[in-house]
Amino acid sequence: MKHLSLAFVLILCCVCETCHSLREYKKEDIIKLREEVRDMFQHAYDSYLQYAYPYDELRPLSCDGVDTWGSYSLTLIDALDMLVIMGNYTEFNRVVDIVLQKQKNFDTDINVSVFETNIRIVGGLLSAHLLSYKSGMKLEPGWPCNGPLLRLAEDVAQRLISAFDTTTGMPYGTINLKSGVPPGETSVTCTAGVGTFIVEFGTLSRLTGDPLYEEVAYNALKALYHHRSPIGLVGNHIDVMTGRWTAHDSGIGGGVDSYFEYLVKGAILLERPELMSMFMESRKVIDKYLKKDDWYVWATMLRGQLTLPIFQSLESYWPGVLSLIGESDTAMRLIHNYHSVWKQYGFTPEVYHLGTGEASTSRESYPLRPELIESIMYLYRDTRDPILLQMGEDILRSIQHSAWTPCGYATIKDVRDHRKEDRMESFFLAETTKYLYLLFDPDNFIHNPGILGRIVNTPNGECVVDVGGYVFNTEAHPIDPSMLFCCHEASKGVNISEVHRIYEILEEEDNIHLQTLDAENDNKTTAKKDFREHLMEKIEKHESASQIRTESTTSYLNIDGTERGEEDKFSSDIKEELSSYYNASDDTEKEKGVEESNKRVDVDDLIVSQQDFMPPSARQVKESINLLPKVIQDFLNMDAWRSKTKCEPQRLLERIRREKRYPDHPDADKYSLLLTPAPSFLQRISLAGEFLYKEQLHG
Ligand code: DMJ
Repeated sequence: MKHLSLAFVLILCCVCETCHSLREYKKEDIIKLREEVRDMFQHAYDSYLQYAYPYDELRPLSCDGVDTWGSYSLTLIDALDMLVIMGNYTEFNRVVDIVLQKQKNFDTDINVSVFETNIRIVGGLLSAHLLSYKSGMKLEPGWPCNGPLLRLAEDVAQRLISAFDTTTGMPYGTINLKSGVPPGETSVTCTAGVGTFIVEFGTLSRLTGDPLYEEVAYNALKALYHHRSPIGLVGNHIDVMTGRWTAHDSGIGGGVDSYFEYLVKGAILLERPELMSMFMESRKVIDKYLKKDDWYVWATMLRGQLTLPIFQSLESYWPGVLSLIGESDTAMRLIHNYHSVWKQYGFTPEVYHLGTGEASTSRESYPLRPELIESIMYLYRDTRDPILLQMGEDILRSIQHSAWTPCGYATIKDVRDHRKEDRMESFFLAETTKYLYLLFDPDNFIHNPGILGRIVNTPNGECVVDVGGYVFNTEAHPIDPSMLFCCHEASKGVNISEVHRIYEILEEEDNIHLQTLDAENDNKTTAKKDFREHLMEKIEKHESASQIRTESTTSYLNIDGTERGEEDKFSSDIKEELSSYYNASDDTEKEKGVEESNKRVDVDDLIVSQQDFMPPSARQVKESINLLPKVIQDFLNMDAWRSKTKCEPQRLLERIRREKRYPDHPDADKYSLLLTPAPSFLQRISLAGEFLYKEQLHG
């Protein structure tokens, strides 16, 4: 870790040097840069249409196209809203027509990532739908609560919903757009793959009036929060059928990142203070265990012990999130550090070792990612510090210099020698160029600080929209929060108290195993303590040996660049040990003459309890499970569950409401959480929509 301090000193030197050579940016300089970004977008966009459409992505070296994430012309859908942001309405109207002609629905027999399809396709379509009034396009009666792009977004989302039909309510990572969860699909999903839906699904629910989407996404977020470790950290991968963590590495980057981002953005967009509270609590422990000298490292989720002192390019979104909650000072210190890595190589590598101060030799690429420029854009909007313009220009220069090709812009294969790779991810057009453009376009409508607005006629009367405070989803698709008040509001769910009691027993069942091991006044305390210590030691050993899984351009990889291997045998070993210990040591039951077969309890997971309680005996649990409705018994029996054929969204919603698996957060009514020291443009977004009157706009 001592290198960290050295790195910090070096960075300070760099920062000071940058201060001295800081150039002055006049209005015309900034506009010139904006126009350069427009040309950059245009070159990549034209090349995509010319060489790659209708494939998902452009291959900028071969000058052709390839399907990557789903055969749904991904780059075009991801790029739609950028056309509106740059004011290219003619092209927006033209290509929206093409998309609507070609893509009547998403009924295709293809397996897709639930996460990527949501952030890029659902997010892209929703944003295009909400911005379409700007282009002069003919709007359907009932817009923004109605419209073809909204219907298309809902069509995709409906197909993704069956991924959430799991015992925990957390989604599978992959889905077949036609038939649902593919047979034999792994039930292990990364944290971001569970917690990155509330922005898109909340928007869908508020616009369409169907509460399904928001409730399902909210339930998944609560599930993650509920399963956090006793010290409050979350891991990298979780089994969505058992709630057991399968990768215990805790960090803010790959595999986890947008979970935290969506707690903040979901809170702001949907005015849900409890999400902000969940973020604030997570943030406290992140700073306690993972923050070292204005860098963030990786640590074990159970004890917070450092595993890897690395910086990932993906982590650069974090200063942007901090600026959203009014902490731009801290964010500026981080951005200086991250930018120093950019300056060292001309790009940020996927993984950078803080100890050696070098790019990882197996994760050394830069796939045109947006995160650094994203944070720079947010911070410039808040601070107007010209050093951020300089950083933005550095990024623009590097991309122009080393990533440009005659047919687009290419991934940098190795930041050390700037070799190129034949790939241009759709987020280059959706995000990287957008944040660059918005940095250099301070007067863009997206930055409206609430001084202008429009009145649109909706089925519910006149509604004030476009008053600023746009919330970007994690793929940089802006959502106008005021529009969410123009349609129906999602209902809040029902409480069926009779069934509730039974579900409390289920909750306890989740907790029983480690609780039993922890029980203080047990006469076998010492033996249990020994066993517990043995177990903890084993888990810790495993954790320090285990590797962090992180996002690559195609999937999730181990930190050394190797593909994700077979499901870990470790967890089943632990499960086995716990099972035999638990079943072998229940002498009291034996004395009472309880049948051996009746007493056996399987240890299904390693969920650690969040509160104290007296665990029920093995027999009680068994009996209480038999009392449960058949549908819940099915949940506890994986095979029966897996043989279920089709997910019924309505049933799923009713089940989530009935089960109430995860307790409601007590801060749900603390609206003040949404008003705390965020920058002014955000402070007022909680006043948008229903609270804003015409007089305020004119007065
Ligand atoms: C994008 O798809 C999104 O920003 C996501 O949250 C993280 N990965 C890429 C960009 O790096």
